[in-house]
Amino acid sequence: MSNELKQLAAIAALDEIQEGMVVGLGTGSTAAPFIRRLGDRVQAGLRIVAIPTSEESRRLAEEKGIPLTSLGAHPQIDVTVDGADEVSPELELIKGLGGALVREKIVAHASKRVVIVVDESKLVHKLGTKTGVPIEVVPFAVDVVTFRLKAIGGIPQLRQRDNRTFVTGEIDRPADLEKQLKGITGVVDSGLFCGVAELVIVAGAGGVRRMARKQTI
Ligand code: A5P
Repeated sequence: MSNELKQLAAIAALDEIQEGMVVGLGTGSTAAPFIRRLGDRVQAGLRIVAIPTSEESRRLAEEKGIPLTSLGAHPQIDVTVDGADEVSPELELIKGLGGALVREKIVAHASKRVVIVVDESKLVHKLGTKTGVPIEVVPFAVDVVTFRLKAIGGIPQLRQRDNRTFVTGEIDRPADLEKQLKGITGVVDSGLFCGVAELVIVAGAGGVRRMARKQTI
């Protein structure tokens, strides 16, 4: 995404932030401009506290003077703004190519509302189309997890990169796969984020548009 589009998405995401909120700060090159602009608002008088999803986002927030808090002090976050690597029409996500997936998932699941900022290139018809699903595995368990992943089928290949494992291939039922992966002892978590995003802000050549999750009764 061009820097200009990232700025547009960041500006649009600021509409989600209100005085007094506890805000989760995502990780990556789309979340970063949001953090900078949020910092500008804080310097202009907005009172919020924030929980970063990575050390990189923590440093940026500190540089911008955003007051930080912890999940201990605030186990419930009002809104988290984060990026994503792929977004399906149902607002299911692949995240974590930036390497912060476990912390991002903890923060997302502790949030009343999750807002995702992306450019149009991240929209896919089916998750797994462009990227693999990163999964974090306890190092001692890598071989066992590899064996189990192969055994559950439909997952054609694994590869190790930067100490992470990727499961590749198009995914028919992401929510089921997310549960299945989580059920393997040794898997810390996966980059599948299903039923989490409430709003996706998409920046593109035609401007900014919003995709909201359909409410289920
Ligand atoms: C970080 O671990 C990821 O989940 C990012 O949110 C994701 O990779 C998107 O990053 P960009 O906004 O830099 O594309």
